[in-house]
Amino acid sequence: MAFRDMTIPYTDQEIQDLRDIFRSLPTCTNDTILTTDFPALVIGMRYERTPEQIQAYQKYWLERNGGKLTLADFLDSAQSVYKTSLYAKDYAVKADKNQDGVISAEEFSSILELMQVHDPKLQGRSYEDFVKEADTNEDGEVDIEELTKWIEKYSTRPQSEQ
Ligand SMILES: [Ca+2]
Ligand SMILES: [Ca+2]
Repeated sequence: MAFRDMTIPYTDQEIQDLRDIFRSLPTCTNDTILTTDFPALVIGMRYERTPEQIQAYQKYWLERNGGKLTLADFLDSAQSVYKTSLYAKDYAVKADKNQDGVISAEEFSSILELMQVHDPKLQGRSYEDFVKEADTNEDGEVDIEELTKWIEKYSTRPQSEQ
């Protein structure tokens, strides 16, 4: 099965297919799966990702949603992959776990893990480095907008396009 060009939005038919794949997964109950089924979804998305990248996404969902992923969240994410800015915003909003609008050192450490998958150069980056780089209005904090821009900068396109 050929990989898909992820810079193009999914069509209605493809979304319907993804919904069917999701609902056919072994752990699917009430349109919710356990993240153990997540790798099968990435294959269903025809998203060219390395096993390490899939593992990092799986860990991302595991930590954020207690090991569960709903169909609605999955489809939202799948549909936002094509547009880096949407994708970045999506992750930035979710990275702010306590929803105070600001990214703390602790919140940064989990987003960093995922971002390293996109850009290994980020390895070893400290929270202080991150604030220095991302805090464009220089108020000493990184807000959602600033994080979104920062993610956009480091996100990569599908590997086949590099
Ligand atoms: Ca926060
Ligand atoms: Ca700021």
